[in-house]
Amino acid sequence: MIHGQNKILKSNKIMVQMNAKIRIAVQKSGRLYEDSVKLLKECGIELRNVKDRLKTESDNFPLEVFFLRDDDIPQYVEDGVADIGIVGENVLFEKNKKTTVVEELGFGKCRLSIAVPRSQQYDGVATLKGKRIATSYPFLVASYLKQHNVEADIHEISGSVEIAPGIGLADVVADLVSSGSTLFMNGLKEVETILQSQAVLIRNNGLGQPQLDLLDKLLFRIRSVKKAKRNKYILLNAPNEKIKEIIALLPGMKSPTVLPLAESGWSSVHSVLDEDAFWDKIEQLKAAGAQGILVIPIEKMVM
Ligand code: PRT
Ligand code: ZN
Repeated sequence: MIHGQNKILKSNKIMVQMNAKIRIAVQKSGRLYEDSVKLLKECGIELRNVKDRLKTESDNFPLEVFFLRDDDIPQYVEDGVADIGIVGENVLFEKNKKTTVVEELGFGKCRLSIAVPRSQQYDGVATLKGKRIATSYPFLVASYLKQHNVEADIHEISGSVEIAPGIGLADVVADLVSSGSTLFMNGLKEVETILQSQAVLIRNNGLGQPQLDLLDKLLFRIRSVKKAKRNKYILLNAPNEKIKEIIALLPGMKSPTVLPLAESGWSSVHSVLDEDAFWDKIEQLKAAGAQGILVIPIEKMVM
């Protein structure tokens, strides 16, 4: 009898694990939406009817997607309403919720900066003393001021922060900047950087084992996609006597593939190049005698 019950319990557990899902919160619309959905797609996760939905599921990965305002994502993940989420570090650190960052995603890059009217003299953080600072990031700005022992007045406003000095609402702003053109068009200059930010994948701190396993699977895919983006596949031809020198320039994954060409005395070399050193390497390869260099994007890199 007991033996039988155990069997049932065991098979129930397997059923639960088989049906386990992971729930991810992503921005409903806005600057992170497209890159977030694109990342899932590049991970081979197909989503049903993404547009204008609050929730959707994948048919080929046990993933449920909740579309939310980015400001709400840290709270939902802390509470476990969603297991994981994609959010900007700016929002994550401002909300100061208890979650864990599992991966930097490399998109949504911006910085939270302090900017003052262009005509205003600025001689370091002490200049901010007693100033009225308009921002949507009161927590981060207050922490920054405290760290620099400066007392100032923080005015929290939810949007169009950049116009605050122009309409006399504040002396200074602390806002997100990417190209800098918004500040420029509003007669402001960037004087301090409070935070460099990008989108990150966060997780709830108390995930169960089935969700941790699914997160591992997802992370493996995300890392393969990221790695592929940083690398290029390269093919080149070279006379055989130059091959040794050329190979020495190529790191490759293990060692480069060398294939003989139809023309005798020549070979084709295939390898993988890191984006960082890319142009330097190409020049060195040409100088070493490489010809007909082809560079091809890589879709996934599974290591
Ligand atoms: O509706 P919801 O609350 O979800 O969206 P939201 O309006 O609060 O956020 P959204 O979609 O504007 O931005 C989402 C996230 O994108 C931010 O939290 C950042 O993590 C990231 N991100 C990256 C940016 C920028 N770049 C950015 N440039 N968020 C906002 N901006 C704004 C900035 O506030 C300023 O108004 O763009 C303007 C400055 O841009 P430049 O290029 O002129 O410097
Ligand atoms: Zn928001």
